[in-house]
This record gives sequence, C-alpha cells and structure tokens, in this order.
Amino acid sequence: MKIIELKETFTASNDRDAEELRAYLKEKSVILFNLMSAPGSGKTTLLSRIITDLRGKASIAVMEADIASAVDAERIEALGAQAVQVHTDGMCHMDAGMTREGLLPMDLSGVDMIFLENVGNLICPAEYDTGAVKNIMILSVPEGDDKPLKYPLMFRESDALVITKTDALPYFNFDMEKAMERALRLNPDIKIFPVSAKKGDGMAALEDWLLEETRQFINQLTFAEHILEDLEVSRRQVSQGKVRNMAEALEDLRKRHGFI
Ligand SMILES: Nc1nc2c(ncn2[C@@H]2O[C@H](COP(=O)(O)OP(=O)(O)OP(=O)(O)O)[C@@H](O)[C@H]2O)c(=O)[nH]1
Ligand SMILES: [Mg+2]
Repeated sequence: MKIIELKETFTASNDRDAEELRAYLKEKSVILFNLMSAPGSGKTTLLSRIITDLRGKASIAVMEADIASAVDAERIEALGAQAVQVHTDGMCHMDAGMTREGLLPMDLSGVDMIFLENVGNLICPAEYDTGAVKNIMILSVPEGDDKPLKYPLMFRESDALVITKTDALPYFNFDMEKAMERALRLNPDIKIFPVSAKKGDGMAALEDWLLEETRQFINQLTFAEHILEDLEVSRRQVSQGKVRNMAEALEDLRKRHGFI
C-alpha cells in the first residue's frame, strides 16, 4: 500500500495548477472524478460498488484522501483495484497540486477512470478545484434533505449529485422531491442519481453516466488530436507550395471540422 504524506502546495494559482492537471489527464487519456461529501455518507461503499459493477467495462484507479489511516485504500485494494492513500497533513480538502502529487506514483497505463475520494467534509473541498474533469457530490438520506440550503457551494460546484442510502428512506424524514428541487434550484444542470450502494438500486443509471462522460472525454481528445494532425498537414502543404497560404488551409479545415 502506497501512503503519501502531502503538504499544502503554495503556488501562485490553484486554478492554473488545475488547468495544467486537466491537460496532463488529456495527454494520458484518463478521466478524473472528484467525489465530495460529508464524512460517512458512503463514498467508499459507492466506489466499491462501481468498481465491482464496471469490471470488464472500465479500468478504475482510486486516490483516497484522508487526514489519517489507510483503511479506505485497503478496502479498494481488496477489490483488486489500484489504490493510493494520501494524507493531507490535517487539512480538510485536496487542491490541484496535492492531487497531482498523489497521481505521480500511480500507473495510469490502461486506466480509464480515476476517482479521487476527497476528505469527508461539506465545506472546504468545494472551495478548491482539484483538477478533476467532473465533480460528484454524495448526499446520504440520513443527512437530511435540507443540506442544499445549508451547504450551497458544493451543490453549485458539482456536475452530478448522488443521493445515496435510499434503502434507508423508510426510517428517515427525507423528502426526495424537496432535496432534488433544492439542488436543482442551486444548479439547474446538475444530474441527480438516487441510489442504494448497499442494495444496488439506481446504480446502473449512475454507471452509464460515468461511462458516457469517460467516452466523451476520450473522444474529445481524439477529435482534438485530429485537428492538430490536420494543422500539421496544412503547414507542410503550405511550405511545399501545395496550398497557397495558411489562411486558405485554415478555411479548408474550418469547412471540414465546422469551426476554427
Ligand atoms: N444502508 C446503507 N448504508 C450504507 C450505504 N452506503 C454506505 N453505507 C454505510 O455507511 C457507512 C459509511 O460508509 P463509507 O462508505 O465508509 O462512507 P465514506 O463517505 O467513505 O466515509 P469517510 O471516508 O469516513 O468520509 C458504513 O457503515 C456503510 O456500510 C447504503 O447505500 N445504504
Ligand atoms: Mg471513505
């Protein structure tokens, strides 16, 4: 088990570090999902279910961020997936520099998805861009349907909201409609997936979304690579005198790709 002791990275701009990390992920053809929630809401249980269900469909690696211990990374490794445990030196969040450092010892060849299980906390993780391609928030039924009212930032910053432990709905006063409506009011684009990681209910829709996001991210690369290749061909044609000038070559590219 690899355990990495991190220190907060004091760089000029976390946003710039995050953009650089996304560019690195593009280069490596791997998507990074950042999982955020309160402690104990069910992040590791959800990840365990995803790893098991997507076996044969996607290769998954996990970065577990905690203040102490390696229990979560051990749970992931027991499923046969690559896991690294990072310790945040007492901090309640991960930033982009820390995430990059945690990725360094990982073998990313053949990996399609990396999940960062952020430190359990509803406040700080939402304030830092980790360099992830998509942010996923988990809200569990026992926490209550009022959480979007109390912790709006995380709902705003997330691309998807997983409402988990739905098997516990009979035992709590959790109004699913109210929770969804409150989340959507903060973030009309957020995708909401009610699931029970314990029983498996609703997992297929979430997993389809993860696979589709991964496919789109990787295809987007292929598309970008095509354009770069075509640009190189155009440049060569201009230098060989086959096309009159670069403006003409770009006009041809614009017609073929529909932009530039
Ligand atoms: N009933 C029910 N319990 C669940 C579900 N998912 C997780 N749990 C339970 O919730 C508790 C916490 O789950 P974890 O997966 O460890 O939560 P976590 O968010 O990873 O916790 P931290 O990493 O400590 O923040 C455990 O007792 C799980 O068994 C679920 O879908 N239904
Ligand atoms: Mg956990």
